Amino acid sequence: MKTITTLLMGLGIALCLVFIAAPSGALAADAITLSYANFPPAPTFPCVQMERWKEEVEKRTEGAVKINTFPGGTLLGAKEMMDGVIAGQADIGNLCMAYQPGRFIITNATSLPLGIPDARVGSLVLWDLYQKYQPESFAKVKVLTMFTTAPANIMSKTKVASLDDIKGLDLRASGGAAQILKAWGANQVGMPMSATPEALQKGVVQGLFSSLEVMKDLKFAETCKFVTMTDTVIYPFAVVMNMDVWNKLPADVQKVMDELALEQAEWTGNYMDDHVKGSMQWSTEEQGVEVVTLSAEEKTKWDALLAPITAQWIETAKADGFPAEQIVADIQSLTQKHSK
Ligand code: DTR
Repeated sequence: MKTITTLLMGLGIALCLVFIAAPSGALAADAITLSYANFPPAPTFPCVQMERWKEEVEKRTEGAVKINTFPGGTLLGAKEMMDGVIAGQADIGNLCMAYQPGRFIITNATSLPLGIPDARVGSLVLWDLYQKYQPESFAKVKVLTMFTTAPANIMSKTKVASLDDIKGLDLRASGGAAQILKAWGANQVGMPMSATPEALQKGVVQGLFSSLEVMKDLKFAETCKFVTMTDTVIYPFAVVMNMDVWNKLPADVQKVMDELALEQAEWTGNYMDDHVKGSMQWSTEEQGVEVVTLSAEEKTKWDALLAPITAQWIETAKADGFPAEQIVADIQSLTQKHSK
């Protein structure tokens, strides 16, 4: 009996010591498991950035947080991402704002033809814009980071070198980019990127308008043998977390995620810019893709058709009560600032 009492006492003291020695906060507690939903296939850039974020969070929280990732729309699809996260179907979700036009007015203004030169600059501009305006459209979620694509170009099965070539051509795009295709006279077909490989294969569309990393990641170079360089608009993305889940996270975990937000935006921008180069090298060298540069005369005509788009957006957004001119001016000055 005495031995058992001594043993139990010893065990009690040992447990107390473990408790006292353990650091406070979640970094020492049981693992917190979070689900992260994404809509496109795993090799695409939104999923690559998701895996990088997961790795960094798991590392920086010393294993206290575990993230289970769900690429390819296995947990939530492209258009249900925001509402699915708000409803708690996933703890975290990655969304392309262009897929819900009219919902993210302020941040979607980055997809106006305002000359954002690349994904790094785009991502930094978007993050600053979000910080400044704290838009109502994100009030129900915690925003973990934002980033953009590189500027969009035309990938097509037939050669597009003039406005005559693009007239009536069935091309896929979403959101702000869709208006641009319309302005050039294409027959714009809206759908998320995740639906595009099948649409191209079945001949529903003859090409698409997007950033060029998909030529390799989604093997579009196998069907689209022409790329027309327009370098027009970027697409903005956001990574959001369910607000209750966020509020329940220990402060030290929240700090890790907050500190990662801007870094992740820039990392993703840089990854995208590098990856576009690699994708186009593969497309031209191994897939025989032809890159079409518009003649100066033709380019002037294409640009002129885009000129009214921003003015129209300002008018509509202003009527809806947004400080539209200021938003556009901010995007332009932030672009200058981050391009240096
Ligand atoms: N350009 C947008 C967004 C986008 C660009 N690359 C990818 C890859 C996977 C998903 C979305 C995107 C678009 O065309 O949908």
